[in-house]
Amino acid sequence: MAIRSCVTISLVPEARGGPFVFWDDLAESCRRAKELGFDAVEIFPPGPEAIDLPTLRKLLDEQGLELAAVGTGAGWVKHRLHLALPDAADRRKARDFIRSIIDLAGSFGASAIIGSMQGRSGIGVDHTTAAGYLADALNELGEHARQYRVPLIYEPLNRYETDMVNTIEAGVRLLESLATDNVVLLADLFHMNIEETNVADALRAGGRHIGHIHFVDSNRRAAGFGHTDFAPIVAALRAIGYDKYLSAEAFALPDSDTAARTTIEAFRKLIFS
Ligand code: LER
Ligand code: MN
Repeated sequence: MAIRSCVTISLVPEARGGPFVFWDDLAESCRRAKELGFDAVEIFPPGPEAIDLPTLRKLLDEQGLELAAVGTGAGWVKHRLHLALPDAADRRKARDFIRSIIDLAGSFGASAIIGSMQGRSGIGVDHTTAAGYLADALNELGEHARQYRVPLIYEPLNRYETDMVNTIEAGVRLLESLATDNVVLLADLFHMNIEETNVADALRAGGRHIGHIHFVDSNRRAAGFGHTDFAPIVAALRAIGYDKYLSAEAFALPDSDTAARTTIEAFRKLIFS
């Protein structure tokens, strides 16, 4: 396997203004993704019911695209659920939502991503308790994903979005403390630009635990529109034998098409030169 390119598609109106390249129209977004040369798409749906399985299968087959991953963040953005809420019934609903996305993604051989659904500590839930809720959920949901022969993807976020895990190093510590070995880390280059001392070194330290990348520039715009030096990052990915997706999770600035095109041009220059 080689490193492959991927682009995000959001179907969640409540996430408007968020870091997704394509928006709203799944069929048209897949068509544009293919036209520009992407290998795969990553979908951010409002929930499992928003995706008709045969329709998505047909779309992917027609365009020759893979489904790389499916985000669970609408559980938070739309339903205000996360895994560290004080009420046990709400935490259960958050797990059920994520499980339903694992089932959706799994039927395409793709992984679900836990990012904002990890939640944070708050009133009535101290940090240790929240970390315990997260570890329990990752153990259960990681094992749930196993039936599809895919890992569950867990994403460290920057400090303004969670107090659970902010760095790759802390992510590796969390993974190594779990009972399950079926969870991998998502290295989002935007969050890493805020939190890591050195992004390339952090990727090297993450090693085999890194299972997905959000490929984006320092300012969360498409790769090429910020000040990230991607050469050492790609060198680190090569050093750890990374052979999965670089997925463009970036603002649709100045518009979706330009963000997608700028990303694929950066991808080609970095990966094939
Ligand atoms: C959130 O900041 C993020 O990076 C997403 O991938 C998760 O929804
Ligand atoms: Mn991300």
